[in-house]
Amino acid sequence: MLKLEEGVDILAAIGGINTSDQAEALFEARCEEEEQKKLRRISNEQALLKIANAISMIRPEEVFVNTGSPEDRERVRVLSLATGAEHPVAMRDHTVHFDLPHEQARIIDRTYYIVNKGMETSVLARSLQREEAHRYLEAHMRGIGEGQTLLIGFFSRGPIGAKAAIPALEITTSPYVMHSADILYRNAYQLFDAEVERAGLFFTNVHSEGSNRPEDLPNARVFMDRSWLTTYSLFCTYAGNTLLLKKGNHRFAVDLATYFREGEELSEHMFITGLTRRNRTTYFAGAAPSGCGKTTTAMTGTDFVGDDLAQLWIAEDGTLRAINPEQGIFGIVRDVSRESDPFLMDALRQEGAEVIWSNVLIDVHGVPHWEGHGEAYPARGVNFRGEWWQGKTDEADQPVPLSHPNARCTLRCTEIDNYDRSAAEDPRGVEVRVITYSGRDSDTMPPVRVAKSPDHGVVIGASILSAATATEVGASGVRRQPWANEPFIPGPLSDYMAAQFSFFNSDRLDPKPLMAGLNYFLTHGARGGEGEELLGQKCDVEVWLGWLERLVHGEVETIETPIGYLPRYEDLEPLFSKIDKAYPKDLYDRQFSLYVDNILARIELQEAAYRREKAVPRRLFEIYEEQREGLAALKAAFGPIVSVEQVMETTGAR
Ligand code: SPV
Ligand code: MN
Repeated sequence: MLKLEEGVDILAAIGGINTSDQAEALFEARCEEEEQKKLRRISNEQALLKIANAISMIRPEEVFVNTGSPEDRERVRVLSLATGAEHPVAMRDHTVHFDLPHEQARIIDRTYYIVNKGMETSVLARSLQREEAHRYLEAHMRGIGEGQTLLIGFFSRGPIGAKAAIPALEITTSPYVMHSADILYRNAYQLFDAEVERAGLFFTNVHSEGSNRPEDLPNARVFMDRSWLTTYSLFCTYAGNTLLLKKGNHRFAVDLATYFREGEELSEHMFITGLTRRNRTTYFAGAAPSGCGKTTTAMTGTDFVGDDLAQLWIAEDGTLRAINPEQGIFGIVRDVSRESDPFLMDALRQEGAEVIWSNVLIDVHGVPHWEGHGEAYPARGVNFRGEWWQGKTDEADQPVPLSHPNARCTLRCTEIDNYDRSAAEDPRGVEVRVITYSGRDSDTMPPVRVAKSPDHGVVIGASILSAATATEVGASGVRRQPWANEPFIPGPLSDYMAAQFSFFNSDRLDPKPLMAGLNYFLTHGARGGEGEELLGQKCDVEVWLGWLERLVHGEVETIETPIGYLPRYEDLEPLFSKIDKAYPKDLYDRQFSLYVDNILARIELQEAAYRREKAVPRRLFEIYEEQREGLAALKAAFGPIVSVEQVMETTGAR
């Protein structure tokens, strides 16, 4: 069980400010009159103490409070260009930021939870004893911001007033980080006190890149103090390591949902999007590991709400509600093209949006380029490794890519044409009817399957498996990615799983959502053909979501299998025809036949891994057993590859 406010509050210990009077005196000594005035409008004592202690620890030359006013926002942008954190590109209000060549993604090897003695953490995460973290920050973070401006921002993770929204402070020496925060989160300076009062707590994030030299990168750290809801980040700039309003605070939100709001709330690594068909809008929330098509899936919706995070809760009337804690996207640009992501492309290629590009190539005309954009590639330009030309190789004689595979774009959702702004800003959230789980699974699960019960749905989430992506430094191979949230679950996975079972089985939850597994990554090679080429295309996502939408409204039948309900060919074919695509029956057969041995091996792998962990709910093993028995019976009757027609001989359609 997690306890809050346990152990030494490192920020207060290093900063040495313990009373409002001391904080006030520090503001007078260290801040210009204008900034003092802005701080005086905040009355929450705890927030003021956090800010004072951060100033005291970081020792900047100047302090700037970003109230979210147009002038303050402009000042952040100007500072970003003046310090070189960002550079102008050819389009108005577009800039580019480069992270160091070896910091192009989350530095999971230098990311730790600060723990107290006896505190249990996920076996998959790194943790550091409180005293050690304290010593490290004392040695490296005290005085880290000398000569720099420290920026202070007040944000809300979610629409102001929403049940699951949580206010947060962002304190950073990087104008790029503050600029990104201003795009991705709602500036809540005006309402901060009231929001802290309502939510009963707030998160604090403290960051400094120091002088941002490659030689400091081994000393870079991301620390999350679960007890004091405070993050520390130093010697790095990549937003995933520094803008801890995002994944740092998401981790705290997972803790709060798991340990203090069990059965009531969830905090997930999910997109939220709606599909409007025949005058009705159906909302989906879907989990996928980083770099596995979450943004693309979200953009497929006609009523896009969010692409990365979701706070879910059960409303008074029993409906499942969701808000996006963010209001913008920090999206991977690789393979974003006019064909696959038209809405996003419009925002990126037409004047009007404010965009921060990161780690893309800037050509000689100042235009950003990235791999897979579907346009002509320039012959040369500048990217995260400096000067670049076609055919450039690195020290190891390897080709240097035009852009980093984790190159990103940061922009507000309001710039994207299918953004459902009124729904996204509604503090009541949207009503979610479908939950999806997906990963990069090249050879086992069909493109879509629907859980037979909430328990089966929880097991689909628990069983996500995915190939590594470029979103983590040094990641490789295929690994388990429970709920696609595993990198952000601080406590034991078994606690998180128990919370999932209680949430989705809650008597209060009515209607229960459909829970589905999605997989876009089956290859020809795994289905009787040749090679790594995918069986499906990005545009097929619309069909899978479209079919789920029809199923929620009871308009299609399904085929029952041990791993869930599958779609019938005759329901999919017209949906493909709507997107002008032929859907031959033999493609359906390759996608939906059960490759029993693969599935059994998958179950075995998951089971063995979960058996190594303590206190995993028994229900998980029971579901695996039930699935295994069903699959064994099918295999005995039909052999290792079972067609949908063969399954129907045993169970029939429903
Ligand atoms: C992800 O990698 O899942 C992201 C970007 O959404 S970040 O977590 O901020 O690195
Ligand atoms: Mn993410």
